[in-house]
Amino acid sequence: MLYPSQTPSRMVTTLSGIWDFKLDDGTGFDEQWYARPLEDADNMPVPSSYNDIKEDERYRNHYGWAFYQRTISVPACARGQRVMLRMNAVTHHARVYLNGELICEHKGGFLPFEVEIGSKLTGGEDLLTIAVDNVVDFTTLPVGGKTDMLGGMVGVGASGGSDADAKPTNHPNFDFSNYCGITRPVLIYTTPQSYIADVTVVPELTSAADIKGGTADARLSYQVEIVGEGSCTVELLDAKGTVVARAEGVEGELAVRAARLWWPGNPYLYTVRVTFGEDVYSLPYGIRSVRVEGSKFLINGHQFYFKGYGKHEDSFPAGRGENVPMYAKDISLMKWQGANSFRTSHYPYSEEMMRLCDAEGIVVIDETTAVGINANFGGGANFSGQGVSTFDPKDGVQTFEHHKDVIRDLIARDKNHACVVMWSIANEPDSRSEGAYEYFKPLVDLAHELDPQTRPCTIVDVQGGGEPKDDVVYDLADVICLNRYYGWYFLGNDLERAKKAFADELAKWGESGKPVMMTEYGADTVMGLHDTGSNPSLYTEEYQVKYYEANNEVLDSFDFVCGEQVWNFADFITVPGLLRVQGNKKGLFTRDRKPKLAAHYFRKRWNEDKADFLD
Ligand code: BDP
Repeated sequence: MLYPSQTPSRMVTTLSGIWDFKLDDGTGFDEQWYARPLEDADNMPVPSSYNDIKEDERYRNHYGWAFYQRTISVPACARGQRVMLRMNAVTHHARVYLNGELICEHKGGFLPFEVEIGSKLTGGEDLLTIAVDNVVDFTTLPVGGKTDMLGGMVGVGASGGSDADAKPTNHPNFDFSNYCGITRPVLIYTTPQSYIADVTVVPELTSAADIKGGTADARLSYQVEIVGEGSCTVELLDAKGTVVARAEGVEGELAVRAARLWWPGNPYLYTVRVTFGEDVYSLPYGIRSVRVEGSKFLINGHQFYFKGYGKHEDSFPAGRGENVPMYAKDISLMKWQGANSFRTSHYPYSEEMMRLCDAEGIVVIDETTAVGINANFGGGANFSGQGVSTFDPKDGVQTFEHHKDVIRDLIARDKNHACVVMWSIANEPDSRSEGAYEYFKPLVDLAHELDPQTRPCTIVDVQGGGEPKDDVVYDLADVICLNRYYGWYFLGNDLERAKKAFADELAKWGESGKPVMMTEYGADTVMGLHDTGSNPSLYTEEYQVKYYEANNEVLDSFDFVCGEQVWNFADFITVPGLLRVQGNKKGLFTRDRKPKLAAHYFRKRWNEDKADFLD
């Protein structure tokens, strides 16, 4: 799916601003709130999560549907054009109405969807209503349970009190706030009636990449999907706007001698300009290669080392609402710290962030919304600990078909990004249980088949004890990605034993012959808590530093380790819990992006001790 760019043939209008808003009290659909102006509506910014915008507790903890509404009109100059309404993300489930008519419905809160509206516009003011549902359950990604998640882990359970008194509530089977609403912009854009529907470009380096000069010969294979009749031209422009290659037809090749490559930290973007009849579309495009060879992760044929983080889209007061200045700030902090990468834990991030990563040379592991596919977390997804197996065909998660849709839509959206070097199919699924292999094998195959660049795939592994061989899906992964908490949840406060246990486990993963990387390790740390001594107390800034020193000593002793991504870049809001002090405090930065001691520790390590490339 193409990013909606303004081009000489396409007009893009954003509907960002204040919309009318009303939480559903259970009567919204029966009374057809979508068919007329909302009565007693609130004001609500779009894009934003609605949860933290107002002080009334109903917003933060709302369960179910909410209605957003505004009028739209399209100027006369757009008549005769194809007019699209594009929702960049609505969390989690949307029904879109125009003048009371349902025009589209979408499941999944983190990927765009669109609908043609030109034929339905009256030429005057039209009433647009978007109803948004925030329920997470066994059929959604992320997954929700029937009672409190993390009863054991986070400490706030549903026990004590009668179920009959309980209001319907979401029980996320994941450790982040279930922020919801229209979280990314809603846009109207036009194209000519005969138009470019999609563009796919696949790079191939035809000579060895010179790491110093940054160049290699390259061949780009392209494919243009068109609707209508006409001829198609594809041009490659360098950063100065000079055409360096040109081809005719909807598929073909562009050859570039001594192409400037896209490197982590040193990106170069060309523009692929497609002209089809009256339509023109421009795609910023970085040329680079990605490959796994033995235990090495290669970018442009050189051995890359991931230095970075798991992140969240989480800021005050927009929640998970698109916050472009924050994205730019985060990348600036990453560069200050010498980092080169992050994972979009635990859902696809905004297209603005992905474009920024292309432009800034930040490497991205692109994750689906598949978090919480694990009935072993507390009592949440597991019906209060009734021992239901995660993949039990009848009582287990019912996410498989939706998971396929998410993979399809994610790859359709992000396939051309140079910054994306790997797909993460899921975070911490129940990978040691019966049915896991049968669930994941077709999904990994699908991702490999759909990705025109056949990038590596991973399934991020939960710390679960046992041997690597007990994990029935690891062999599907091209890179072993581990979330490990030695010295925090496991052997917390005993870093010497933690180191030994971590080293023992890591050595076993090394026998897989695949690259192994940390996608999470961390310790909650409340900024401002300090301690002296060689064994500072948990939650202090000193403990966080000691924790990382100990874990990094182990990582540095194995040459099959291809990277370290800490958990987390910054503190973030979670489901409430006794181990969550106004959220998860494992950030190297606070939620408002102030560095903790460990941020300085990593700044030194990543700038001075760990290079981006190991060869
Ligand atoms: C991991 C999850 C992550 C949590 C983290 C933690 O992948 O979402 O926030 O643990 O406990 O299990 O901090």
